[in-house]
Amino acid sequence: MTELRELERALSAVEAEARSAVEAAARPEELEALRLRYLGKKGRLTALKREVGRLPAELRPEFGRMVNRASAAIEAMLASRLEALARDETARRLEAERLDVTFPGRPWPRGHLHPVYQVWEAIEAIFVAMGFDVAEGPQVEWDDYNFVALNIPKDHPARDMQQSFYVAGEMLLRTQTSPVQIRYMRARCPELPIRMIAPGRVFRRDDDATHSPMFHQVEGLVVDRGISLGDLKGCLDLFAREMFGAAARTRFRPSYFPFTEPSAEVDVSCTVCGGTGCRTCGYSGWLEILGAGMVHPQVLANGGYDPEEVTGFAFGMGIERIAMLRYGVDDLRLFFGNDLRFLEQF
Ligand code: 2U9
Repeated sequence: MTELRELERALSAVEAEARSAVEAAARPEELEALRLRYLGKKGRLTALKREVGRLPAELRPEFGRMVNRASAAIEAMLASRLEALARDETARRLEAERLDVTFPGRPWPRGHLHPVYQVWEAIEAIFVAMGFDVAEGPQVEWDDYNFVALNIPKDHPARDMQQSFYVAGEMLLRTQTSPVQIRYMRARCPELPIRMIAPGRVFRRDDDATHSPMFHQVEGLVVDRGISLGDLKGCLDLFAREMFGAAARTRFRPSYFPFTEPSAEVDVSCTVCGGTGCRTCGYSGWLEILGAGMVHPQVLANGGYDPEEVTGFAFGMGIERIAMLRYGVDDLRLFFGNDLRFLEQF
């Protein structure tokens, strides 16, 4: 009987020791180690179980029950500690990853169109409202389309006005959007009327406060039977009023372009002083914003049309120049400096 009491005490001691070890365990791996230490093949409780041999046969069943109870108790404490650890871990992660769905979002920085493209769209909208189609074309062009078809053959002095970037042999970065009009006419001839604008990037070997090696143009072309200089004036008058306000007036001065005859420089009454004279217009009352003219018969023929049957007018303007007037910017290079302090003002 004393043997049994001794073993019972030993069992209680192991169970108590296991309890404090399990309570102290902080991670599931530690619990697994404790399971081996107490219940494994070489574990403390397993070792005690073998002591059964020391007992007389009639006491063995009772000892068996004691061992099973102790074993179940240790199993239970391991399981409940494991569950507690899992609960703590979940709580910790919930706290760490707490998401407050009522918290206001971080605003995304919102950009806007570059001022040059705002003006591009404004010009486009005015001509689209007048029934013009919008066409674009390649920025790398054939010499033939950029110059020859526009009445500027090789060695023509007009090529000097447009120092160009040649890419290879007969290809260059277009110096004007006019080749788009040639492509457009050739694709549609003999369709009438032609009424289109060609906005886009162009490239010239120029670089100062009013010239950039890359800038943007909008050119326009109208071809039909009976188109006159009066149609050109009416069209550009309306454009000027839409673009610069109802008080804007236009003035045509004779000029020369190889692709138009007659040709004109078109001025708009100064948008700053209204025509009385100020610094912006150099005290002349006028701002030069466009070139225009009646399409040269040879250029109509190059587009596939019979100059005996149809006439046309054309015009061209630099988008940056209009943007400078619209926003009062005095250096064209600011548009291409990518300085947000400048760009955010528009
Ligand atoms: C075809 C026939 C005629 C387009 C034209 C101008 C006059 C003109 C300049 C304005 C400022 C270019 O950006 S700028 O340097 N443009 O003065 N452009 S008439 O005439 C054409 C085009 C295509 C088939």
